[in-house]
Amino acid sequence: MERTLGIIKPDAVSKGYAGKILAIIEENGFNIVGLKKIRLTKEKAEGFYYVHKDKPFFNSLTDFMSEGPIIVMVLEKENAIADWRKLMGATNPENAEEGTLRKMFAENIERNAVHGSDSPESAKYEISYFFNALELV
Ligand code: RTP
Ligand code: MG
Repeated sequence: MERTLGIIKPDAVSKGYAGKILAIIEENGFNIVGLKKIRLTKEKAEGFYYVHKDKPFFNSLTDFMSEGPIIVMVLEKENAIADWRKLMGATNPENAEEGTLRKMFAENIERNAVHGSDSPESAKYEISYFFNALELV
């Protein structure tokens, strides 16, 4: 079993898509082992996305991620990291395949509805960024 960190981003939460996204997550065989709704500060968003600190979109991305509530969750299944990224679809929804969450719910390349860890190392960092062991069942 593998775990990954998923986020329902502020665009999707504010538009009321969280319930639909959670249902799709369960239908696709993920066990939601941790979940909470929080609001990031700008600083907390910058810490989360520090790997992108030198990218041109860093300031805009961290403004977006702190503009309203998000839902952070730990998803567990075999091959969770790759399978969750597959279910999310391409970063830019214009390139996302039919049936993916970004195809269904994203607005554009930045306001793209969901996040997922991209490696075992980033999953470990990102899960511990939001959850302690007692919060995971
Ligand atoms: P994520 O980390 O959120 O799961 O998304 P990802 O791996 O598909 O994409 P990544 O390259 O890690 O970028 C992180 C987030 O930054 C925003 N972004 N904006 N304006 C742009 O060109 C641009 N590129 C990326 C998106 O919100 C992306 O998910
Ligand atoms: Mg990424």
